Amino acid sequence: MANWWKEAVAYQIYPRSFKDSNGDGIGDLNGITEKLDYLEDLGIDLIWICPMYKSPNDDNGYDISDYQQIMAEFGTMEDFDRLLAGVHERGMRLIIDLVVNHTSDEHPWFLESRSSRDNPKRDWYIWRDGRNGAEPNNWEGIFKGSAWEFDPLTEQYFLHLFTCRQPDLNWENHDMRAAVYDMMRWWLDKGIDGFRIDAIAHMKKEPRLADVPNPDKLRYAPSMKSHLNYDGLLDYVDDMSRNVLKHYDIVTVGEMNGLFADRAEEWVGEHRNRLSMVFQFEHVRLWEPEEGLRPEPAVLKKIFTAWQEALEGKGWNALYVENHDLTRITSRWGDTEHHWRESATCIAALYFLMQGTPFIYQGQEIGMTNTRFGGIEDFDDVSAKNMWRELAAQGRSEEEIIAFLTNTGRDNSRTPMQWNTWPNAGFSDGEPWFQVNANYEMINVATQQQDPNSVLNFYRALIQLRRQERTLIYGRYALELPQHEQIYAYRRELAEDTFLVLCNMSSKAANWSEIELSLKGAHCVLGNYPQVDEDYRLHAWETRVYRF
Ligand code: TEU
Ligand code: CA
Repeated sequence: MANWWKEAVAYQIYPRSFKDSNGDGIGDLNGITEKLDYLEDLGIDLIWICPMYKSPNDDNGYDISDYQQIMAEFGTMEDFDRLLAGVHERGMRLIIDLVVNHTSDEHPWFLESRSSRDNPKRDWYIWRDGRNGAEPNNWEGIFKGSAWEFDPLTEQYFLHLFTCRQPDLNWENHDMRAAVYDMMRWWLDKGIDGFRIDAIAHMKKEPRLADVPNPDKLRYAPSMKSHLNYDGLLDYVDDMSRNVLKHYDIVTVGEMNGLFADRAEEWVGEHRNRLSMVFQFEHVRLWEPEEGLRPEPAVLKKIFTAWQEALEGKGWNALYVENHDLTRITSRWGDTEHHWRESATCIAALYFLMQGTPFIYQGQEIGMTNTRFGGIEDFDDVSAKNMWRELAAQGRSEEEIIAFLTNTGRDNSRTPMQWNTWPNAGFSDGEPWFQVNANYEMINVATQQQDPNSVLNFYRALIQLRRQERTLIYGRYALELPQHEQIYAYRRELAEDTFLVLCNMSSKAANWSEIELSLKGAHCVLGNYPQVDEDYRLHAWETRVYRF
């Protein structure tokens, strides 16, 4: 079934790091509005902005203290309305982050909830008695340490899967749900075009909150089993859909760690009235703690193909390789040392032309890379700091910890957007809240706009191509050269029309034979090398798109 959001190309903005409009060093809503022409010109149809709500910023806005106010550092509600109007005037759409697994500990709901054991909102969060003077169970939080925090006022513990300043909402409580639904309707009635639903995978908790198995006798044990895609979670989604989502023509994308292709249809099946798409995690966490490493093409083929096939004719994929929680893709999968431009563009073609709605994370379109950290003072992310503490306690050296966080840390993708060669990469006239990547004079928007062979212009070409060709939007995906160790190849087919996408995912040349995959009757419509030298041979990180 055709849908506007299936035809869209989406762009994710991390407001703090996108564009500072008033010189205080912090990106803001007016900064985004300033750059709408840039996004329109790039060919973007749909913008997702990360949380811009009132927040004490314990987790950069993912700890919300008022869902209906704008963070002062980012501007005002009038600025938001202007941004939304600017997006709509350009024929684009805007979705916002719905963070309702938890709130900030400064949210009035939590202030009430913690005020006494018999407060009417007590049950809006998850409170339990301690056990022998310690936490109610042995769960470790996602950001390390216990998932529980003691509150001396009422002498009980509250659950927090993320930081101790992000108490989890209790989705079993229907009054709480109703309040969340009111808030969602308020935004939808304002005219936003949908939500990216944060940490939706964690909303349902194992009802008994029992200890998790702990064979290694850790103080706190990994607790995902008890709250990641836990049985019954879809009942919450159905309730949210029935009460809010299905009454609007919107797009929804659930952040769904813990979902695998075999059950994807239950979440995004066309007739299920649940979510439009999910961000699955299989290809980005392949699977901790080596998540910073480059995967073999065989692994990627298996994962992507499973998702493509599972949803063919039944549902729709969200396609992405970067976001604000991940390292930069060219650093992670590519070769920034010898083939920065080629690997950035090759990876772009690889994921972008599959069946689904492609998302581009700010800076990905210019091939931004991971940054360099000297010491703990260079990190901002609360999860990196917690991880530092944890690894130090395990006796790991400072060098080892820095190496680990350099390969995995979320701060890599949160350095300011690199606009031009001016001081601070043109991000801000003031002192940026977070250090700009030292390579900005080489990697930036202005320079790449002048260069027809830039990563930016390759993204632009990809977007144009997808926009013109229905086959690249709705066509069926089929894997080619399944056994090839370097080349990822796939076809897209709609009726008589066929495209072939070839990506050499390695820093060495790669060959294949005409018998394995023939190019007869094909012509190259896009590539990342100046010309096609030899038909059955790809240079390092070469990509070509053929049409038959
Ligand atoms: O991330 C949540 C998130 O990444 C988990 O869903 C995931 O299962 C976990 O990290 C696996 O290790 C979102 C936001 O994207 C992130 O920036 C926030 O810090 C987090 O929620 C808390 O709101
Ligand atoms: Ca600012």
